[in-house]
Amino acid sequence: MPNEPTHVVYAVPAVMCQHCRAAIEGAVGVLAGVQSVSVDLEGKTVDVRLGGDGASPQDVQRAIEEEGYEVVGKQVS
Ligand SMILES: [Cu+2]
Repeated sequence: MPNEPTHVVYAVPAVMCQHCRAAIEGAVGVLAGVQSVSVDLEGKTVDVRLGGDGASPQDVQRAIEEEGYEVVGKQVS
């Protein structure tokens, strides 16, 4: 049985510019099961919707951190 879709908002204070946005959206967007990824430069957040059959919230966090951006919090709903 597939898992429920998950909405995760990551707090990523280091995002500053369009380069940051492109790097994170690119890295997260290629992960399996990611339905959408959106970086909010004003709010310093990364909003991700997961289909439930691919990457976990932890996998997404790892992908963000591998781009060089520290994740200081996440909210799963
Ligand atoms: Cu930047």
